[in-house]
Amino acid sequence: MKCRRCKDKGISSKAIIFLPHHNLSLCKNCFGEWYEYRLRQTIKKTRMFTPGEKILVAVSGGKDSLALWYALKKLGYKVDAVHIDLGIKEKDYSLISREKAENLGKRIKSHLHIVSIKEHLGEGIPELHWLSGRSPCSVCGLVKRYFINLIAKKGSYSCVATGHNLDDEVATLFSNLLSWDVDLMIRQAPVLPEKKGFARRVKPLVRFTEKEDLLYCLIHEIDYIREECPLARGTSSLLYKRLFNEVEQTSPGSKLRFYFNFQTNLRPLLPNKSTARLKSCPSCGQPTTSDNLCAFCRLKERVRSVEAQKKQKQLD
Ligand code: Q46
Ligand code: ZN
Repeated sequence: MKCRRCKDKGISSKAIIFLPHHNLSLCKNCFGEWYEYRLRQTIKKTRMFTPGEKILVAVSGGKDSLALWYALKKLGYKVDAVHIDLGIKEKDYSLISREKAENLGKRIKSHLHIVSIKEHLGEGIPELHWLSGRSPCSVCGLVKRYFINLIAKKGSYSCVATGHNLDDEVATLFSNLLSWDVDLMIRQAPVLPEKKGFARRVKPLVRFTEKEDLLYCLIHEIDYIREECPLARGTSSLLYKRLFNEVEQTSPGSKLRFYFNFQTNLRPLLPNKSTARLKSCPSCGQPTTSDNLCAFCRLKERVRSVEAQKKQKQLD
């Protein structure tokens, strides 16, 4: 298979990938250029941010967020990153993830903020899951949102960019559709504008599949953590991704149509019932819909009281 872009320029080169949903075969160089062009276009068209704005990329150590950080830096955006060390010991998941993020930061000379959950809360995500009674991903999401927002505010970043790709967004949309969760569907957009106390949130990789992010990492020798998060085992999003991969195989372009037709045809018609007013948490000052402590401070209180009970038992 030959690269179609090179062929158009009268050059013959071997393609390394065929993208059925774009009916496009590309060589290594052309794929990198195509990815970066498409990324820049997505940012521009959806008005995610301008080249002068200060962007904070949330990096997990996985392929998507590292590809995003690398590509934005290469394209000349003003970009720093933040990594939340989740304290997941199984398979050294957090240790390896952190290393991958730190290594890329050094390589591309971009500043990386590191926040260790254990240092702040005394426990990692697996323990917080047991202590809070929330699912691992729910408590993880709460803690990540809290710290990422805090760093964005402190560092005066105008927006937070995450590495959610098309496969992630399609799986989430499908899950929200299965339960007809209109409130969550309304909030599912490539750009979520700034709200009192919350930085703007953007997803510049929404037009790329996992496979495309992976290939971008491979051709730029970006080293990322290969392991899936051990706490993701059995989550329904993995099942939905497998399902949509099958649909995509028989009908290329389905993922793009499913997500972007929702954005243009249905999302604007959904009633925005969210009347919840944001207040400031009396303890940490972060925005919350609660009249009392925010969910993060409540979690902190819970950890403190369980620790105190443990100590008391030891003394008794
Ligand atoms: S890291 Fe956290 Fe993910 Fe692991 S615990 Fe769930 S949310 S799966 S992006
Ligand atoms: Zn609080």
